[in-house]
Amino acid sequence: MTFDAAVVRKDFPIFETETRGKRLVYLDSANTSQKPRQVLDRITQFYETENANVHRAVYELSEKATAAYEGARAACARFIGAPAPRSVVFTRGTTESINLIRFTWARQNVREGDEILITEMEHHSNLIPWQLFVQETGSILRHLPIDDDGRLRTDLLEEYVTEKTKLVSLSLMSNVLGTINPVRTIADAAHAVGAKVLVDAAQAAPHLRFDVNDLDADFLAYSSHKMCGPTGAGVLWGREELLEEMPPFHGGGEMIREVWADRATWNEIPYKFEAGTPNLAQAVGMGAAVDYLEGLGMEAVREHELELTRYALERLESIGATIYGPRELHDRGGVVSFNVEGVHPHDMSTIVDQEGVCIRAGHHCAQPLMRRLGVPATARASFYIYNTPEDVDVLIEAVEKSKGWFA
Ligand code: C6P
Repeated sequence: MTFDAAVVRKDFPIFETETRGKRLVYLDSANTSQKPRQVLDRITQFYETENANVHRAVYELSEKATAAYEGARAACARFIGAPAPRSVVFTRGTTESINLIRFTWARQNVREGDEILITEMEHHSNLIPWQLFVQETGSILRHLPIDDDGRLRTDLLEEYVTEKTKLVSLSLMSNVLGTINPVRTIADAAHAVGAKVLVDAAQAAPHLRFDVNDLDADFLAYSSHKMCGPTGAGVLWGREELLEEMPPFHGGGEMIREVWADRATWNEIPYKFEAGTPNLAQAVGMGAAVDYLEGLGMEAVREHELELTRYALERLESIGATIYGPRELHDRGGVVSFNVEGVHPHDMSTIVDQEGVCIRAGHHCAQPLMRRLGVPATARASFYIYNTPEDVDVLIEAVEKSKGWFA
């Protein structure tokens, strides 16, 4: 079956609604994606026919709930080529997954004077946890620079990845520049000095087919809500031998094996990291989102987004917009940050909203990157499976209108 965004769009009930009395042109999927009926129905079905707590009871209904929850884990593992479902920990999302590593693996393995390397393009979720960590431990946070095209300076790896480096934590795809980073090259450099690699795949997972083995990652995080799934769910994948050695994150029910008044032993992975009643329906919904995306085919998703991005870049250039990030399509995903002279991105976002167009404006939770680009903010259009060239046309017309306002 060939990919047809107009058909895919019909799976999403939200596109039956209007905004500002206009056809909804949703270009903010990098922020959060819309949800298809297949995912919404799966969540309803869970609550209507399978709802019970998981892993704690032996009655049939609880067994059904557990099967649904663990089925979702298997889907999330398969989606990223994880060798086994037990290496997939359910979290609330990418931010929590990164913080899990901060409070467990990093506390156990990174000491005063050791270095953590991130990059100049990281989202605050992969920056603030490490700022806090180095303040607590006396370790050192370094930032691999980017070049003027928004690509990582891999030519500087020798200088930045040293015997002191214990962790390299970086995004597979930038939420601002769209850059797809050469994670494997960086992982090879990190592993050569014995450092571990944590991949923030929040932006990559919804759009790209990748495999944790090919990336040679040690940990990888992604969020359900950016890939057609519900909020409140996400994944931390880790190499089993690392997860086994790590201390627990939160304490509470389900993460224990045996408990005495003054001490406890821990459950096996991944349950050691899943204290308390998990976000069951959300995890099940995330599994349904994986099934949905796999049904479309991730290669087809990528092809479609390449076409839309090519068209958007062309049209934005034709109206004189400044575009940030690499110009080679194959080095970038469907996230286009831009500015138009004389129009503040916030004003632009407000004006295009009048035409039914949702774009994000601001620093995109990447303030150090904004400083590097020399701008306080950008406008950002981000594309997904339900967007069409017509959406790009409406955006361009609306941006032109905003230019008119300030002329
Ligand atoms: N970026 C954006 O509009 P959470 O919120 O935990 O699901 O994901 C955080 C996160 C981590 N890394 C990257 C690269 C991200 O883009 C995000 C979320 C959204 O760009 C919301 S700020």
